[in-house]
This record gives sequence, C-alpha cells and structure tokens, in this order.
Amino acid sequence: MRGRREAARTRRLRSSAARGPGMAENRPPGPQATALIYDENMTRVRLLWDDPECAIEGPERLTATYAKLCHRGLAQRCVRLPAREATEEELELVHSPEYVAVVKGTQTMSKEELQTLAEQYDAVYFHPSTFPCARMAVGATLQLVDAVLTGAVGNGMALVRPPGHHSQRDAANGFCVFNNVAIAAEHAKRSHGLQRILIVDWDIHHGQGTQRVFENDPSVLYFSWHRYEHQSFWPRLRESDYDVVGQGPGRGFTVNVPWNKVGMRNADYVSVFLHVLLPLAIEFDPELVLVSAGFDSGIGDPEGQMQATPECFAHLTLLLLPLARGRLCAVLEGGYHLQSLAECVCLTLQTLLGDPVPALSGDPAPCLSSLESIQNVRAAHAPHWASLRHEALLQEEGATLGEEEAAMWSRLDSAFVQDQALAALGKLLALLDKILTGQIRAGIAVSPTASAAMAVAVRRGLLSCGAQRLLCVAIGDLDIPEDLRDNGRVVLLNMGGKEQPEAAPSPMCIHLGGREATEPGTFLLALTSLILPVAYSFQPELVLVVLGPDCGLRSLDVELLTRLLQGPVGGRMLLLLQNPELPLVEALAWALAGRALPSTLGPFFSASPKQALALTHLCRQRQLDWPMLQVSVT
Ligand code: Q9C
Ligand code: ZN
Repeated sequence: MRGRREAARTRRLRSSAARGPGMAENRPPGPQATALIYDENMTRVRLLWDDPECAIEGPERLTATYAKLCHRGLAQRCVRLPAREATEEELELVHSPEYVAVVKGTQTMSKEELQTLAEQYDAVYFHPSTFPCARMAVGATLQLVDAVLTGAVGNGMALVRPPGHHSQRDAANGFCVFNNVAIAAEHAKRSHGLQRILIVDWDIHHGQGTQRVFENDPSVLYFSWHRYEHQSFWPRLRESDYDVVGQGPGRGFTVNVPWNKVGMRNADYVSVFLHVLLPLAIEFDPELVLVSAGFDSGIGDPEGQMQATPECFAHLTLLLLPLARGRLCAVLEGGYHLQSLAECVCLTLQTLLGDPVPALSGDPAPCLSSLESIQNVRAAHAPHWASLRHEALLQEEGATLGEEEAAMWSRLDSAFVQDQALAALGKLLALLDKILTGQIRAGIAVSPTASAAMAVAVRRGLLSCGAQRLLCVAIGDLDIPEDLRDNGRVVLLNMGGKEQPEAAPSPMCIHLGGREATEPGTFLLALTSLILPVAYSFQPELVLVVLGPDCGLRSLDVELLTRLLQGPVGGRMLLLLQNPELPLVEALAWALAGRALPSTLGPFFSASPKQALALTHLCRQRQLDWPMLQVSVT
C-alpha cells in the first residue's frame, strides 16, 4: 500500500516536472532532493499607476531570478513542484474572512477603485490579478511545505509574488497581501501535527506581520533581523526592537535583531547567526525551518543599503541545514536589485542542492553597531534561553574565574609526538595530497594512532604545496606537537584533552580541557561560541578534524561539526578517526557529502555552569585574536 502510494506520488511529481518549461532532465524526488516552485502566473500582478514607493516590486523580480537559475543549470537539478491556489479556508488560518473578502473583491475593480483601496494600507498596490496571484503565492508555499513534510523532497525553495511577511490578519502591508510563511507554519501545525517551527526572516525589513501572528505562540520561534536605524527606518515600529521578545506563553519566542546602521557586511550577518540565532535554534530543536527569504538584505539593494555578498546567503543556508533534519523551505520575500536578487537566490538554492559553499569574502570582524545589537538581544533573551544564560551569570558575578583557574582552561599543549609508524600513514597522506591538490574535496582516514597521524598530517598539510592556513580541531585525548603551536599557519583547537603542562600563551593554540568539554551541552555551546567563530575569523584553506580514542562526542555532534565547518573552509576537510565504530564512519561520510542529519538534535542539554563559565572566559580572552568571537562592545 505504502509502496503504491509512493509510486503514485513519484509519477505525479515526474509528470508535473515534465510539463515545466525546458525541464528535460529532472532530479527524481527523494528524501534528499531539492524542490523548486515557480509559476509564471505569479508574474501577472504589477503596478498600474505611478507610485515610486511600490514601483520596485515588479514581475521582472521573478523572471530575472528564474532565468538565472535556468542559465546556471540549477533549476534543472531541482524537483519541479506545481504551484496551486490556496483555498479560502487556508487563507483563514491567519487572515480574517472579512479581509479575504476585501482582497477577493479586487478582481473586478477598476484602476481607480484599486488605487483607492490601496491607499487604506501602507506601501501596497492592487491589480485585478492580485487575488489569484496572492492565493498562488500561499499555495506554492503550502505545496513546498507538504512535499518536505511528507518526505517527498528534503528541502526546497518557492519563488513567489506577492511577498508575505508584512501582511497581517486584517491588513495588506509593504507589498504583502497574504502572509505566505505564517499560513504555512499554521498549516504545518494543524495538518502535520508539528510542535516546533522555526521561522528565519532574513529579509531586510521587519516581518511585523509574522511577528504579530505568532507573538503569543511558543510553538513558532520567529527570528528577524532588519534595518532599523533606531526606529527611523520603515515600518518604524517600536515593536521591532531587540527588547520585544513575545508575550504570555510566547515570551522568548520572538527574536528581533535591529540593524542600527546601513552597510552591514558578511561578518555581521554570520556573527548574528552564530551568536544569536544558532544557540537558540539548537536549544529550540525545530521540526521544520521556514525561511522568509528576502534578498533586499543583499549588496546593491536600494532598500536595504547593506553590503552582504551573495555567498553570504550560502553560508546562512548552510548554518540552518543541520536543524530539523535539513527540512528547510525558503520562500521569497523582498529583493529589489534584480542582479543581486538573482545571484543571491542562486547561492541559496545551490546550497540547498548540497553544493560546497564558496569562501566568505571580507574582513571577518563584525562592526561596533552590530556588536551592540548582538549584545542587547542576547541580554534580552538570556532569561528565556539556557544557552544564553551563562552570559548573564558572568555579568552578575561581575567577574570571572581566578587567574589560576583561567589558565587551566587556556593551557597549551607541549607534548611532542614522534613521527612514528610512518608506513601505516601512507594512505592518509595520499588522501591529504588529493585534497590539497584539489582532486577531491574531503576525506576520512582511520588510524590506530590518531596523535601520530595528526602530527604527520599537519606537517604535510603545511608543505610547500599545502595550505597557507590550516585549522586543526583535535577532540579528545591527543598529543599536540609542540613545534606546531607557534607556526603562524596553523591553529590548533583542542577540546576534551587532558590537562596540559604550562606553556606561554599563543593565539594559535586554544585548549578547552577536561572530560566535560565534550559533553553534549558544552560541546554545542563551544561549537557556536568558539569553534565556528575561530574558524570564520581564521578562514583556513584546510580543516583537519581529529577524534581521539573515545573522544566522548555523540555521532550527531560530530556530524554537526562536520557539516558546519564546511562553511569557513569551503568544504576542504580531512577527518581523522582513531579506531572508530563503522556506523560513525558511515555517518560522517554522508555528512561530508552534504546529506542532512538523520535526526533532529534532540532534547537540549545545557552546559554545566562551570563549563559555560570556563568557555565564556576562554572566548573573552581570545577575542582580540579572533574577532568573530566577540559578542559585545568593549
Ligand atoms: N524607503 C518587502 O520587502 N517601502 N517589502 C519602504 C523606505 C516599503 C518592503 C520605504 C517597503 C516594503 C517584502
Ligand atoms: Zn523586505
């Protein structure tokens, strides 16, 4: 029975795919496939009168984007799903029947009547096609969510117009008519029984519509960053500031990051993901991620005035993919610079398809204004999230660990390892050479003696043909070769190793010691607050991840580490494992190949206060060397 249903679904998807324009080859659906929804009908709505504010939201936004996706061969690699018009019942999951009736009435209105109605709302226009188009934008979003939640595809993107996130229960607003993403989240709760949905709104405007729909609802975590400029930027709302966190049972489930300056760059965006969104998202453990994917936050956009380059969106996507087993639906919102919009969509879709992410360009230091926002939003949410609470703890105590204790956590390794058993390392070196010469992107090596293998691999990685910057993440009890710790080209990050003898501090050597450092709670905190910020600050050409003998990490933690480190290194990674279990090797091979994690992250573990404090102290101590570690001004 199930088999037959599967087969029928497959046929349906294939035949709809075959109808798509120029879609000769089509990837078969499957749990790892990426869906793309685009329907020309959504290009019909357009501005019929003169209004400079609304003129930027035109049909060419979709046509130019879709043309580029086809030109790059990306559309052809996706499963094409048909759009459909949402039913009125579906619209009423979020909107009032009265408002739906008002929009329905626009189908037969004259230009003058449309214009008069539009004047009742802020930054909105209507067209005789508005109702069918807006219904299709909702329906396309629902099709995508259904395909992902039934497992027909792994993830996907819907290119829709009109956008949705400003739209409210009873009002159109900011080019938005129906709230596509909010309706999809309600639908996922009602029809699929979901209990935890994360909405990431990376559009440059505040999705106040979405915020209002879910402000009381703890089952939807709504994150938005937005150009704010101390409330002087549209829609100029007090409720967009960092201290607005939701109401009643929804307290803590609304997260606002205001940008108080224009010109934010890649480092600002990635910092907010690492230090605000990811800790909360990992703790929340969503079953589905919906992205309100507006690209007016990208470089060149006349509305946003920001500087984030297209590849930044690949990194943002990559950082979200380990959540919810990779069940991510990106739904277009804004984006008004046609070239930038199309390029940013390409990078997002490419990442959903599992392609390696390009390196992130630019200075890896967040600016003062974004640090101020990060500090404020973390403080506002510390009462609501265990993963941020240690920060408050540190502030309350007004200090810190004693000198002696602090030294314990940032100790350097001086153990020297002989180059032993070189013959047994032949395979490892061959693999490493293939990575260094670009023949393969990543690999796994198994060794009976990880310490020795690591010492050899790091040296080989630094040879003339090798990496200018090599990051070595060594987990568990491993001997770190002393002669490498002051080599300006290698950063050694050791977690969970035995306490190390004293040595002079070096920015290139970071040690978080003790068995507890690899417990799930500490490790997850270390991943977002220490490992990834150091990696993004260093921008290595190669990452060597070494797992010592029973290093203490769960398979899921190592998979997460593997997936996320692919960002700062562009995928060039060698995993070195000492006597691993076969299932771990298999899981990591899949992780390197870009497969989604096999499960959600599971119940959240907090780090022990002692561990959290030690980790925080280490991050503060090293933030001058590694700017992405910063979470506050000063
Ligand atoms: N110069 C979306 O991106 N105009 N809507 C603001 C500020 C309204 C944006 C004027 C912008 C609406 C979906
Ligand atoms: Zn926008």
